[in-house]
Amino acid sequence: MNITSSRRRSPLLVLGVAALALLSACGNAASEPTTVEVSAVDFAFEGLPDTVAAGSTVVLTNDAPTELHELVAIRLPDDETRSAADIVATPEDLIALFPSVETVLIAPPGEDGKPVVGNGTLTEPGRYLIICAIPTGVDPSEYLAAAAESEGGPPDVPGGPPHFVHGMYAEITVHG
Ligand SMILES: [Cu+2]
Repeated sequence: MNITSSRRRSPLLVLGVAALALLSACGNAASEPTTVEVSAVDFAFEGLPDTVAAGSTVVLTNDAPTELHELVAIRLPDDETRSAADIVATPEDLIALFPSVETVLIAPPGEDGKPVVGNGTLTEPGRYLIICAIPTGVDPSEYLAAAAESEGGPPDVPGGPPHFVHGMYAEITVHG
């Protein structure tokens, strides 16, 4: 009787240990910095997780056919509680956040992105706003040339509204 019952219990015990091991592995994975592969499309970021560990590095690929895209990561102030949608709807608030830009990756259509500010790494824990502010329909090579000359300022190139107006924004939380 005892042998039978211990045989019955044992698979459950094994499962329990396996589940604990899995939980602990997940816990470790979540706290380790990773490489986050993000794909830019017209007009959204794909593959962006809700949370990443501090020190994780974002890499960008542009999977759109013609539009230039960028990924601008802005560390939001700790007391900022509004949603990404609410912040991008208020241009003057968005401009006020520019000094908090942590990294900018820019990618021509069909190509991998290059960092132009920072190196893609999100070091400080907190909430980050992710936007693409490239003017709609801009000529990719014309914009990149103008950006190289403007040394950090917004390049003066004719184009339509910035991509975040079409919904190209997101947010991500970086945890320590
Ligand atoms: Cu874009």
